[in-house]
This record gives sequence, C-alpha cells and structure tokens, in this order.
Amino acid sequence: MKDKKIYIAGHRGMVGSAIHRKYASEGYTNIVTRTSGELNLIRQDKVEEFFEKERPQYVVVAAAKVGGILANSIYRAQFLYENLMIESNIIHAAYKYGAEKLLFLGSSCIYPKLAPQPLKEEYLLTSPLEETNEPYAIAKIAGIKLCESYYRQYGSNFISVMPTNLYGPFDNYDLKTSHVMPALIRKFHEAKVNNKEEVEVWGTGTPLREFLYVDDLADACYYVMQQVNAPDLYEKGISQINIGTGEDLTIAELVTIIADVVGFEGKIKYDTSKPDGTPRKLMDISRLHDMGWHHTTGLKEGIGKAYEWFLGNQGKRGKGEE
Ligand code: GFB
Repeated sequence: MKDKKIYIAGHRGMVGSAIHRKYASEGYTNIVTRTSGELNLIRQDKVEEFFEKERPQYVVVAAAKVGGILANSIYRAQFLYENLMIESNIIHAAYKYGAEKLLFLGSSCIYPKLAPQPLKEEYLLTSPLEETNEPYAIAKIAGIKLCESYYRQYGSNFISVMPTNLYGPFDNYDLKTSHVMPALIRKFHEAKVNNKEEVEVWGTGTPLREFLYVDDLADACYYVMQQVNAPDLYEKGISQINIGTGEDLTIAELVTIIADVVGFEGKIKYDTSKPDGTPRKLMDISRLHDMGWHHTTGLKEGIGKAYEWFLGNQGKRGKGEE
C-alpha cells in the first residue's frame, strides 16, 4: 500500500505541500512531483507525456489558480481557463493511463450564494453562484462533474472533496491576491512593527467565514482517500464531500483574534468600497463527522502557527497553486 506511486499536482502550493507532508509522514515513499516550471499543467500534450511515462496509481489534484476575493473578481478569464485546463488535462490523463484512484480538490464557493446554511453536499447547482468568484466556482464544479462522469461512463474511482477557507504554511501573503487570513496577519504585523495606528480591513466585517488549518485538511484528504470510493458518493446522490470545522465567525471577530495573536492594539477601519462576497459559507460536515473524522487545530492555535510561519518566511510566498 505505502509503495503506491502517488502524483501530487501542485505540491509547492499551500494545500499540495500539506498533502505531501502528510503522505510522507505516513511512510509513503513513492511520491511523484513536478514544479510548474518542469510541467505546465495547462498543456495537454505535456500532461499526457508525463502520465504516459510515470503512470501514477494515485493522483491528488491540488494544483489550481487560486486567490482571494479581489483576484477572483479581476482575473476572471484566467481563473476559469487555467482551472478548466489543469483539471481536464489531469483527470483525462489519469483515466487514460489507468490511475486507480484520484482525489480532486474544490472549494466551498461552488455552493450557491444564498443556499441554506450549513451547506450540505446536496445543494450543489440548486441556485445562482456568488458573482465575485463565479468563474472559479464554475471551473471547480466542472472538475467535480468530470470526476463523477468518468465514474459513470468508465467506472473510474475519481472523487472530489470541498474544503472550506484554508490557511497555514506556504499561504500567499501578497495583499492584492491573497485571502483574508494571510492578508490580515501581514497587515497587523506590519502595522505593529511600523507603529501604525490603524489597519484597513475590506468590506463591512459582517460576512461569516469558516477556517480550517491546512494540515487538518491534508489529514482529512488522506482519510477520505483511504475510506471513500466513487460509489459511496455517486450512488448515494452526492458528487462531493465537504471538509471543514463546522464553526464560523464574522470577519470582525476574526480581526479581533488575529490582532490579539499578532499583538496589534490600534484601530480598525473598514473599507466598504471593497466587496464582502458571499454573506455566509458554513459547511455541513456531518458526513465526515459520521465517518469519524474531526479537525484538531483550534482557530487561535492555527493562527499562531500561521503567524510563526509568516515570521520565518517573510518575502517568500505560495506559488498560486492550492
Ligand atoms: O478570503 P477572501 O478573500 O475570500 O475574503 P472569500 C473573505 C472576506 O474577508 C471578504 C474580507 O468579505 C473580504 O471582503 N476581507 C477583509 C479581506 N479584509 C480583507 C483583506 O485584506 N483581504 C482579503 N482577501 N479579504 C474566496 C473566493 O472568497 O474564498 C475563492 O474568492 C475561494 O473562490 C476562497 O473559494 C476560499 O471567502 O470571500
């Protein structure tokens, strides 16, 4: 089992690197990786060449063009095109070269903007998406449906998981393209060291978000790869499994915790010209809980670890891969 050849696509990003750490710590010795310089996942011919040569038995699709609310709303064509290409190329090549199992990672933004909360797996495609990240969400929904369709037509054991908002080592700390957690860690840190009195936070502070530490996500992915097969989803009327903590908080509450961890004591100014995005995005994770998986890292503990990583790695950033 532990000598299975596993290809982790996107291993230098926050999610892929956490999944790589997890498999390595579990004793897997045959992990295949390629940097984006070595293999451009947008190029179908290159991806096919790679799969023909390596023929991985397990495939984890953690490569994606990702970003926060502003990047999603500006680089709409890139988010749609690049993600469609990456997932189509990998999923098809995995099928063509006989991969035994594939795990595709999506995102909680695949659920409709005004879906009832918490978000159950069944709510996929029941009403319109949130505008700021519609292109990214459409690409991720296409990935989910590729996995399901390859199972239905060819019997492929391809499954999808939908993580909530993630944070942790190798996150992207570029303020223009990052998610809220790394953005605020950086803003509060820089305000503290430069004795600034005020930090700007985007939106109204009222949206609710759920946050999962990325090593907990990697643990859940490992668990799902061991426990769940395609018929467990598709024959039960769902197309994906949610991964989260089951707890959310407002951005204003998050601000208080991050300021406390970082040690910033100044004022907060809300810039309401920036978008709030979806009002709430809390995952229903009863399926995973019923199977016996729970997250272990508390929010304040996780923010502390993320801040520690940031302090040791300022200037470096994730590669825009999940
Ligand atoms: O994390 P975030 O960019 O993404 O923003 P989403 C979450 C909330 O934090 C929004 C607010 O209401 C932002 O307005 N916010 C406050 C900030 N200050 C900041 C800041 O300095 N930077 C950022 N980035 N936000 C993304 C989707 O949505 O979530 C992606 O665009 C993906 O598709 C990802 O699904 C997980 O949670 O709104």
